[in-house]
Amino acid sequence: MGESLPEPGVIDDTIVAIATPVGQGAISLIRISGAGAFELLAQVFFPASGKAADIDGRKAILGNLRDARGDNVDEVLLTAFKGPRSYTGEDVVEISCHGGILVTKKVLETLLAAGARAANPGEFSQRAFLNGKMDLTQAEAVMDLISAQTELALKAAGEQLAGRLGEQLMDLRAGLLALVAQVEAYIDFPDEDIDPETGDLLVKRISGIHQEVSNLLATADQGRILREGARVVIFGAPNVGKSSLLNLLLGFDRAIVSDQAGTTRDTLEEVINLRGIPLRLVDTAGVHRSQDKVELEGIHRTHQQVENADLVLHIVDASEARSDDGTAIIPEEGRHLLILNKVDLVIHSDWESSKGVRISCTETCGINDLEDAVVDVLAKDGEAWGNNLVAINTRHKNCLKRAKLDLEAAGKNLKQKGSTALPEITAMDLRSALDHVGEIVGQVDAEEVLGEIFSSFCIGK
Ligand SMILES: Nc1nc2c(ncn2[C@@H]2O[C@H](COP(=O)(O)OP(=O)(O)OP(=O)(O)O)[C@@H](O)[C@H]2O)c(=O)[nH]1
Ligand SMILES: [Mg+2]
Repeated sequence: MGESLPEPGVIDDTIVAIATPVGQGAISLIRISGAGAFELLAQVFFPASGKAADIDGRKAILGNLRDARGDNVDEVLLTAFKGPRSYTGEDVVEISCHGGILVTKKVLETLLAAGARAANPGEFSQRAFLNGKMDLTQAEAVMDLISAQTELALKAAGEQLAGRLGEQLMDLRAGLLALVAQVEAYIDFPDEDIDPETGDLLVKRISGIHQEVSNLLATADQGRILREGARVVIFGAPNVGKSSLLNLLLGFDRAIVSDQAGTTRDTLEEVINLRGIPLRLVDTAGVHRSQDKVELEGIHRTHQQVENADLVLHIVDASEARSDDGTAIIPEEGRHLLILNKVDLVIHSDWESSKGVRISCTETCGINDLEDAVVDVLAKDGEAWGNNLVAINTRHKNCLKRAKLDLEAAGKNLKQKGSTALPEITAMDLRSALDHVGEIVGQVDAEEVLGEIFSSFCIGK
């Protein structure tokens, strides 16, 4: 990311980067973007036809890339895209060369020597944004799509890239803008108070927009889970089958399972895909009253994991009596599932009427019910995963939270003061809400906002 962000329309250099991962493969792709891209290529590219290079953005051309001394670097295929009909909106050339590490590096060096500048992470997408090819939520979706680990995460990123979130925000903005215009009309006529009827109508419209903002905010948890995975912690007394459950859900024997209590001493984390939802599944040391120093440290780590969990799977051995063994801390309501394991054995009378999910890790039964229960808790609002795939990220959440506060202030002012409410103050709050919503799609000139977003991208994107 550039320390100084270029203004739209004044980007005049040509950037280059390897767009494929470094490694051996059939093909590597090197991408160039900028006003000088075609001219730069014409210096080093010699078409197989023997004619002079005529790169005009309408064809793919096979030929040789040569360095400044005229030595052959590689046989490559050029695909040119004439701006504005390109990813960045500028003239873009994609060079497919042989996929060796050294040859790819040499192609890059040839282009750098010919005058291109090495692109910063995310600079291609940043240019696409600055040239109006996509809004900021779409640019962010590009990275979400690349890093998606499950089908649902991929689908959500695809929806955002297609502009679904951006459209919702633009509608929100349009509603706010109309509201601001209406309120500001009163500023122009200082002798007129806001009459009660209009006041009521304004309050209603503000609360309508407030509701829309709240609806979007409610997708933040789902967004975080899709992007980072839900933290699901397996918790319980020693020997109840915590590691057995981790192995079962993971599909292979990752953790050591044994009939000795205290087998797992440290936390162990693995990512699984549960019906499209990425889960960071954590196996923990069994909690009980212990004097052993190492075990105490393990138990301390277990408690830390429980504190930060989206969901705690509290597992008990249903063949044993319920005991006060130190596992009695019941985590926050809604983030807690009781699981009765070992139901292949005789169930102890203490658990007979329990509502816990019944499973057996050794007989592999009850796992479907457990998955249902996990999805239910994570979906919280009852909204089925996959139905509503607008899922905001932390940056969007912070902006929307601020917009929500502004809307609350505007509504409160109108409601409390009635006809004596000062339109200037209401308009100011609404304008501030408008700015915060605009910031999400990129209607903002704050350099640091853009810097922060694009620096998390990979090079070549
Ligand atoms: N019968 C029966 N035995 C089980 C079941 N699940 C686990 N076990 C056994 O219970 C014992 C303990 O299993 P683990 O998975 O190591 O238990 P843990 O909770 O991880 O134990 P610690 O790491 O020591 O806290 C092992 O001998 C398992 O084979 C089950 O569903 N039925
Ligand atoms: Mg264990």
